[in-house]
Amino acid sequence: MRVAEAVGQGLAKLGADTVFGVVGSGNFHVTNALIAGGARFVAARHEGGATVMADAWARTTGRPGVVSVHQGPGLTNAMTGIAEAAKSRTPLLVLAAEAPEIRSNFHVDVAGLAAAVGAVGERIYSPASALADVQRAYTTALGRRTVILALPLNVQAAAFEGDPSRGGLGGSSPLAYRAQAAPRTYPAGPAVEAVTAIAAVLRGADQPVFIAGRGARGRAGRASARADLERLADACGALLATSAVAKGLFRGNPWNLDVSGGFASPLAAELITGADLIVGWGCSLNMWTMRHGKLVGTGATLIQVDDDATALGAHRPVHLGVVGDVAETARAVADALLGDREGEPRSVRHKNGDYGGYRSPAVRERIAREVRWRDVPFTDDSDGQRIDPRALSIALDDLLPAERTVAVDSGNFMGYPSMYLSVPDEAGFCFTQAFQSIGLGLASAIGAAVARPDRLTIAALGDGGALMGVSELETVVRLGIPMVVVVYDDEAYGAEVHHFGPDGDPLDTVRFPPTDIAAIGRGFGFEGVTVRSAGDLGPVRDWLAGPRERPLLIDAKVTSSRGSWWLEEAFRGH
Ligand SMILES: Cc1ncc(C[n+]2csc(CCOP(=O)(O)OP(=O)(O)O)c2C)c(N)n1
Ligand SMILES: [Mg+2]
Repeated sequence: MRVAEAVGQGLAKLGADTVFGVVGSGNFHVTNALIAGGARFVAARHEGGATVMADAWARTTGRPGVVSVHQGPGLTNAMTGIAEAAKSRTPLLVLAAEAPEIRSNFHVDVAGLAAAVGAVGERIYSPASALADVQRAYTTALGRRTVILALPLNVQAAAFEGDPSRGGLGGSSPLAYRAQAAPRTYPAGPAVEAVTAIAAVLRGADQPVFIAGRGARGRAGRASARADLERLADACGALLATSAVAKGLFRGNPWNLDVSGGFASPLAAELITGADLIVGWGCSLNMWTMRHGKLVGTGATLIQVDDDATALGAHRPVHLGVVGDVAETARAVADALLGDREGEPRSVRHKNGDYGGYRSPAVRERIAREVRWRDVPFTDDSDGQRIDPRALSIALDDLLPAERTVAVDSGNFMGYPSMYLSVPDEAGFCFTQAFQSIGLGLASAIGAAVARPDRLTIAALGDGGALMGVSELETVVRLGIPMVVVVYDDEAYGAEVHHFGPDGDPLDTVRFPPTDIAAIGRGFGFEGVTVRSAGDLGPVRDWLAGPRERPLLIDAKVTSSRGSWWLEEAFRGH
């Protein structure tokens, strides 16, 4: 047996059961060994797509994603997806074949590439160390890191003496081998002083708001922190919100404000700005989530809880930063509050069966009536030739089944699906925006769809991002995924048009002639529909009612007379 085969089989034993990639000579044997070891291999058409698929699969399942790429250009093609994953703390293992010969056409500095985008560079060093090297890389990925594991061609080709099922540390049984790769123990509960300190601040707060981020989502076999956060919020009368990457976490809770930040509805923004205490739970409270600080009211107290000490205060100063796992910390603080015999926390005053503070019947009623974007009145710009993207999104929200996954690309359009399409829970929203790259949306939808075949996946793309990532349309068809791809087609890099248009700059570089994207979809094997008005949505209805034998691509010719309001916020961050 060659080392390549031992690596593939060893990884399959570690739990790599779904692998994305593009196969070339350098990763042929390792990929086949993974398949022989029981893994499902999903072939993408571009390594960027493969990597984003693995990232989205990892976000949706909470388990480490694995991607396999050829040496040199296979890895450089994957770099944008790797940067997105690294910035998002996605547990991801990139198996990167490596040409060690410095004069090889395929040679690149793998460790340098990893370091450049914040990933961890790892390597298999020798036949003797190969399995231990694999195990170390996989375990590092489990700790929410993106790891590039270089697989030098000469080491891969060398003979492997041993039994790959016996693991990397020698002599251990296959079972022990798997156990060694189990997720690291999460940080122990927060310090007692920290719990007391949070409880004291919560007791003194009249209008607290919790904002939960990525760190509150479930991962690696653990449920999300939803139940613990809701229990604590009930105990102190807090309203609940999330950052965009955790959208859906509090779905159905009557005190849920949905997303905080640029996507916040007017009511959500009003209530967050009115908070006297904001607690970020596994949430960086960055410029997006806090609208460059505009959502932090004057005199508001900020608390941040994160299991990563370096995240505390990284984006804005906080009054109290606590290192701790989100669910464990919320549970401990709730225990402290609920066990308080001195009296109930200040904002838990039962008035006619309801809470005081922010949890008044009036606030509850306003949330029910106004917090969803689709309930905010707007003037419909549709003119028969082009449909207002808000009207389109609301119509789709009505038509699409509730059990859905929404994956969104980047661009001016991105707020429409994010704000107007509801999702069943946080796993139903895939938001690969940490690197702000366009062109990732379709691949992220594929990865999420592979992870959750029980849900209908909707890829929401701009025309620019759709054409940049177009090769993966073939992957959707080949995999037989009954996906809906909706392209918000303004025939432009709308973000740039609205960024520079007001200054009178020439816009020829960012405007394009009309493209029949529905026909492109049909060429790949999609059913293709062009939508210019709500009246054109009949085929979408039919497709949803039908057997959904082929995926559906909607080329929605959208109005674009002005930039979207969240984009103005975004430009302040450039
Ligand atoms: C890979 C990459 N290249 C360029 C950009 C700069 N950029 C940001 S938004 C955008 C336009 C995207 O166009 P489209 O997908 O049609 O969405 P729209 O803004 O028109 O809604 C561009 C080019 C980027 N973010 N990422
Ligand atoms: Mg566009």
